[in-house]
Amino acid sequence: MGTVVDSTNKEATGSLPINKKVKVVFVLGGPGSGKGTQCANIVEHFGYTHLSAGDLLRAEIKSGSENGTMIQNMIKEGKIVPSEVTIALLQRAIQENGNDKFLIDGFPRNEENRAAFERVTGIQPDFVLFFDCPEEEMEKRLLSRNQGREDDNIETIRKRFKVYMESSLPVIEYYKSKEKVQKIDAAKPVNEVFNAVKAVFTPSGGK
Ligand code: UP5
Ligand code: MG
Repeated sequence: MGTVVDSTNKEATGSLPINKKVKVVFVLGGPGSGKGTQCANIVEHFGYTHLSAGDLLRAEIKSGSENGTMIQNMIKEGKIVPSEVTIALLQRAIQENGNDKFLIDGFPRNEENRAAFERVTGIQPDFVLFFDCPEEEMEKRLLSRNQGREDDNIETIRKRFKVYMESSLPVIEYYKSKEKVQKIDAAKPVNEVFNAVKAVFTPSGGK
Protein backbone atom coordinates (compact mmCIF):
# COMPACT_ATOMS: atom_id res chain seq x y z
CA MET A 1 0.00 0.00 0.00
CA GLY A 2 1.06 3.62 -0.42
CA THR A 3 2.99 5.52 2.16
CA VAL A 4 1.52 8.58 3.85
CA VAL A 5 4.15 11.24 3.84
CA ASP A 6 4.09 14.65 5.42
CA SER A 7 7.74 15.49 5.41
CA THR A 8 9.23 18.90 6.00
CA ASN A 9 12.72 17.56 5.50
CA LYS A 10 14.65 19.85 3.18
CA GLU A 11 17.75 17.67 2.94
CA ALA A 12 17.40 17.44 -0.84
CA THR A 13 18.19 21.07 -1.46
CA GLY A 14 15.68 23.15 -3.35
CA SER A 15 13.02 20.47 -3.37
CA LEU A 16 9.51 20.59 -2.03
CA PRO A 17 8.44 18.16 0.66
CA ILE A 18 6.19 15.36 -0.57
CA ASN A 19 2.87 15.79 1.18
CA LYS A 20 0.59 13.36 -0.60
CA LYS A 21 -0.05 9.66 -0.39
CA VAL A 22 1.83 7.89 -3.17
CA LYS A 23 2.46 4.38 -4.39
CA VAL A 24 5.96 3.77 -5.73
CA VAL A 25 7.41 0.83 -7.65
CA PHE A 26 11.17 0.78 -8.19
CA VAL A 27 12.06 -0.62 -11.62
CA LEU A 28 15.59 -2.00 -11.50
CA GLY A 29 17.89 -4.05 -13.72
CA GLY A 30 21.12 -3.66 -15.62
CA PRO A 31 21.86 -1.15 -18.37
CA GLY A 32 19.82 -2.21 -21.41
CA SER A 33 17.69 -4.73 -19.53
CA GLY A 34 14.56 -3.02 -20.89
CA LYS A 35 13.43 -0.85 -17.96
CA GLY A 36 12.37 2.11 -20.12
CA THR A 37 10.69 -0.06 -22.75
CA GLN A 38 8.57 -1.93 -20.22
CA CYS A 39 7.77 1.19 -18.16
CA ALA A 40 6.16 2.69 -21.28
CA ASN A 41 3.95 -0.42 -21.53
CA ILE A 42 3.04 -0.29 -17.84
CA VAL A 43 2.05 3.39 -18.14
CA GLU A 44 -0.24 2.58 -21.03
CA HIS A 45 -1.97 -0.35 -19.33
CA PHE A 46 -1.90 0.44 -15.63
CA GLY A 47 -2.02 4.24 -15.30
CA TYR A 48 1.30 4.82 -13.59
CA THR A 49 3.54 7.82 -14.20
CA HIS A 50 7.02 6.86 -15.38
CA LEU A 51 9.96 8.67 -13.79
CA SER A 52 13.30 7.59 -15.23
CA ALA A 53 16.09 8.90 -13.00
CA GLY A 54 18.45 8.80 -15.99
CA ASP A 55 16.01 10.79 -18.16
CA LEU A 56 15.59 13.39 -15.38
CA LEU A 57 19.37 13.71 -15.11
CA ARG A 58 19.78 14.03 -18.89
CA ALA A 59 17.04 16.73 -18.93
CA GLU A 60 18.95 18.54 -16.19
CA ILE A 61 22.07 18.58 -18.40
CA LYS A 62 20.05 19.98 -21.32
CA SER A 63 18.43 22.66 -19.16
CA GLY A 64 21.85 24.21 -18.53
CA SER A 65 21.55 23.80 -14.76
CA GLU A 66 24.57 24.50 -12.56
CA ASN A 67 24.92 20.74 -11.96
CA GLY A 68 24.79 19.96 -15.68
CA THR A 69 28.50 19.56 -16.33
CA MET A 70 29.02 17.42 -13.23
CA ILE A 71 26.09 15.15 -14.21
CA GLN A 72 27.35 14.85 -17.77
CA ASN A 73 30.81 13.80 -16.59
CA MET A 74 29.38 11.22 -14.19
CA ILE A 75 27.15 9.68 -16.88
CA LYS A 76 30.03 9.56 -19.36
CA GLU A 77 32.01 7.58 -16.77
CA GLY A 78 29.05 5.40 -15.80
CA LYS A 79 29.27 6.71 -12.23
CA ILE A 80 26.40 7.33 -9.86
CA VAL A 81 25.39 10.99 -9.49
CA PRO A 82 25.26 12.19 -5.84
CA SER A 83 22.00 11.17 -4.17
CA GLU A 84 20.89 14.67 -3.24
CA VAL A 85 20.83 15.73 -6.90
CA THR A 86 18.80 12.74 -8.14
CA ILE A 87 16.47 12.73 -5.14
CA ALA A 88 15.67 16.44 -5.55
CA LEU A 89 14.71 15.78 -9.19
CA LEU A 90 12.55 12.78 -8.29
CA GLN A 91 10.92 14.60 -5.40
CA ARG A 92 10.03 17.57 -7.57
CA ALA A 93 8.63 15.32 -10.31
CA ILE A 94 6.44 13.42 -7.83
CA GLN A 95 5.25 16.62 -6.19
CA GLU A 96 4.42 18.37 -9.45
CA ASN A 97 2.52 15.43 -10.91
CA GLY A 98 -1.18 14.93 -10.19
CA ASN A 99 -0.88 11.13 -10.24
CA ASP A 100 -0.39 9.06 -7.09
CA LYS A 101 1.24 5.99 -8.71
CA PHE A 102 4.85 6.18 -9.87
CA LEU A 103 7.35 3.89 -11.55
CA ILE A 104 10.82 5.01 -10.51
CA ASP A 105 13.12 3.59 -13.18
CA GLY A 106 16.87 3.18 -12.63
CA PHE A 107 16.92 4.37 -9.02
CA PRO A 108 18.10 3.58 -6.32
CA ARG A 109 21.45 2.50 -7.79
CA ASN A 110 23.36 2.01 -4.58
CA GLU A 111 22.76 1.53 -0.89
CA GLU A 112 23.31 5.22 -0.19
CA ASN A 113 20.69 6.21 -2.84
CA ARG A 114 18.25 3.81 -1.24
CA ALA A 115 18.73 4.95 2.33
CA ALA A 116 18.77 8.66 1.43
CA PHE A 117 15.56 8.44 -0.62
CA GLU A 118 13.77 6.72 2.22
CA ARG A 119 15.11 9.20 4.76
CA VAL A 120 14.34 12.32 2.72
CA THR A 121 10.95 11.38 1.24
CA GLY A 122 9.70 8.88 3.83
CA ILE A 123 8.62 6.70 0.88
CA GLN A 124 9.16 2.94 0.77
CA PRO A 125 8.45 1.10 -2.48
CA ASP A 126 5.41 -1.15 -2.70
CA PHE A 127 7.66 -3.59 -4.52
CA VAL A 128 10.67 -3.77 -6.83
CA LEU A 129 10.32 -4.92 -10.42
CA PHE A 130 13.66 -6.50 -11.32
CA PHE A 131 14.58 -7.13 -14.94
CA ASP A 132 17.09 -9.95 -14.97
CA CYS A 133 19.11 -10.13 -18.20
CA PRO A 134 22.53 -11.57 -19.13
CA GLU A 135 25.26 -9.01 -19.76
CA GLU A 136 25.87 -10.29 -23.28
CA GLU A 137 22.28 -9.54 -24.29
CA MET A 138 22.30 -6.11 -22.60
CA GLU A 139 25.53 -5.19 -24.37
CA LYS A 140 24.08 -6.18 -27.74
CA ARG A 141 20.97 -4.05 -27.13
CA LEU A 142 22.90 -0.98 -25.99
CA LEU A 143 25.30 -1.11 -28.92
CA SER A 144 22.41 -1.21 -31.38
CA ARG A 145 20.15 1.35 -29.66
CA ASN A 146 21.33 4.30 -31.77
CA GLN A 147 19.62 7.05 -29.83
CA GLY A 148 22.70 9.19 -29.49
CA ARG A 149 23.26 8.46 -25.80
CA GLU A 150 26.75 9.50 -24.79
CA ASP A 151 27.09 6.44 -22.58
CA ASP A 152 26.23 3.87 -25.28
CA ASN A 153 29.81 3.18 -26.32
CA ILE A 154 31.70 0.03 -25.38
CA GLU A 155 34.08 1.72 -22.90
CA THR A 156 31.27 3.39 -20.94
CA ILE A 157 29.04 0.30 -21.20
CA ARG A 158 31.74 -1.80 -19.49
CA LYS A 159 31.96 0.79 -16.69
CA ARG A 160 28.16 0.82 -16.32
CA PHE A 161 28.14 -2.99 -15.99
CA LYS A 162 30.84 -2.87 -13.31
CA VAL A 163 28.97 -0.23 -11.27
CA TYR A 164 25.77 -2.23 -11.67
CA MET A 165 27.38 -5.44 -10.37
CA GLU A 166 29.19 -3.75 -7.50
CA SER A 167 26.68 -1.14 -6.34
CA SER A 168 23.21 -1.76 -7.76
CA LEU A 169 22.83 -5.54 -7.34
CA PRO A 170 23.24 -5.19 -3.55
CA VAL A 171 20.17 -2.92 -3.51
CA ILE A 172 18.17 -5.66 -5.23
CA GLU A 173 19.55 -8.15 -2.69
CA TYR A 174 18.41 -5.85 0.11
CA TYR A 175 14.84 -5.80 -1.21
CA LYS A 176 14.99 -9.56 -1.81
CA SER A 177 15.67 -10.00 1.89
CA LYS A 178 12.50 -7.97 2.51
CA GLU A 179 10.56 -10.16 0.05
CA LYS A 180 9.76 -7.17 -2.11
CA VAL A 181 11.33 -8.28 -5.40
CA GLN A 182 9.32 -9.40 -8.43
CA LYS A 183 11.91 -10.89 -10.78
CA ILE A 184 11.26 -10.97 -14.52
CA ASP A 185 13.24 -12.86 -17.17
CA ALA A 186 14.14 -9.87 -19.35
CA ALA A 187 16.12 -11.74 -22.01
CA LYS A 188 12.95 -12.70 -23.89
CA PRO A 189 11.27 -10.67 -26.66
CA VAL A 190 9.55 -7.42 -25.55
CA ASN A 191 5.99 -8.81 -25.72
CA GLU A 192 6.89 -11.91 -23.71
CA VAL A 193 8.58 -9.80 -21.06
CA PHE A 194 5.48 -7.62 -20.90
CA ASN A 195 3.25 -10.66 -20.40
CA ALA A 196 5.25 -11.49 -17.30
CA VAL A 197 5.11 -7.86 -16.17
CA LYS A 198 1.33 -7.77 -16.63
CA ALA A 199 0.92 -10.72 -14.31
CA VAL A 200 2.69 -8.76 -11.58
CA PHE A 201 0.49 -5.67 -11.99
CA THR A 202 -2.80 -7.49 -12.41
CA PRO A 203 -4.45 -7.63 -8.96
CA SER A 204 -4.84 -11.40 -8.73
CA GLY A 205 -1.42 -12.06 -10.27
CA GLY A 206 0.92 -10.32 -7.89
CA LYS A 207 1.34 -7.33 -5.62
N1 UP5 B 1 15.06 -3.64 -25.95
C1 UP5 B 1 14.37 -3.46 -24.81
N2 UP5 B 1 13.77 -4.60 -24.42
C2 UP5 B 1 14.13 -5.54 -25.34
C3 UP5 B 1 13.83 -6.94 -25.49
N3 UP5 B 1 13.06 -7.58 -24.62
N4 UP5 B 1 14.37 -7.60 -26.54
C4 UP5 B 1 15.18 -6.94 -27.44
N5 UP5 B 1 15.48 -5.61 -27.34
C5 UP5 B 1 14.96 -4.92 -26.31
O1 UP5 B 1 16.23 -0.86 -23.81
C6 UP5 B 1 17.54 -0.80 -24.33
C7 UP5 B 1 17.50 -1.17 -25.81
O2 UP5 B 1 17.10 -2.52 -25.92
C8 UP5 B 1 16.49 -0.36 -26.63
O3 UP5 B 1 17.00 -0.15 -27.91
C9 UP5 B 1 15.25 -1.25 -26.66
O4 UP5 B 1 14.49 -1.05 -27.82
C10 UP5 B 1 15.88 -2.64 -26.65
P1 UP5 B 1 15.73 0.16 -22.68
O5 UP5 B 1 14.30 -0.11 -22.44
O6 UP5 B 1 16.13 1.53 -23.04
O7 UP5 B 1 16.60 -0.37 -21.44
P2 UP5 B 1 16.96 0.33 -20.07
O8 UP5 B 1 17.04 -0.76 -19.05
O9 UP5 B 1 16.05 1.46 -19.81
O10 UP5 B 1 18.44 0.81 -20.43
P3 UP5 B 1 19.20 2.14 -20.01
O11 UP5 B 1 20.38 2.23 -20.89
O12 UP5 B 1 18.29 3.31 -19.94
O13 UP5 B 1 19.62 1.73 -18.53
P4 UP5 B 1 20.66 2.40 -17.60
O14 UP5 B 1 20.29 1.91 -16.25
O15 UP5 B 1 22.05 2.16 -18.03
O16 UP5 B 1 20.41 3.95 -17.87
P5 UP5 B 1 19.80 5.13 -17.02
O17 UP5 B 1 19.25 6.11 -17.96
O18 UP5 B 1 18.94 4.61 -15.94
O19 UP5 B 1 21.12 5.73 -16.34
C11 UP5 B 1 22.16 6.27 -17.14
C12 UP5 B 1 23.24 6.86 -16.26
O20 UP5 B 1 22.71 7.92 -15.48
C13 UP5 B 1 23.85 5.89 -15.22
O21 UP5 B 1 24.87 5.08 -15.77
C14 UP5 B 1 24.40 6.89 -14.19
O22 UP5 B 1 25.61 7.45 -14.63
C15 UP5 B 1 23.31 7.97 -14.21
N6 UP5 B 1 22.28 7.76 -13.15
C16 UP5 B 1 22.62 8.09 -11.85
O23 UP5 B 1 23.74 8.53 -11.57
N7 UP5 B 1 21.69 7.94 -10.87
C17 UP5 B 1 20.43 7.46 -11.13
O24 UP5 B 1 19.63 7.34 -10.17
C18 UP5 B 1 20.10 7.11 -12.45
C19 UP5 B 1 21.06 7.27 -13.45
MG1 MG C 1 16.33 3.57 -19.49
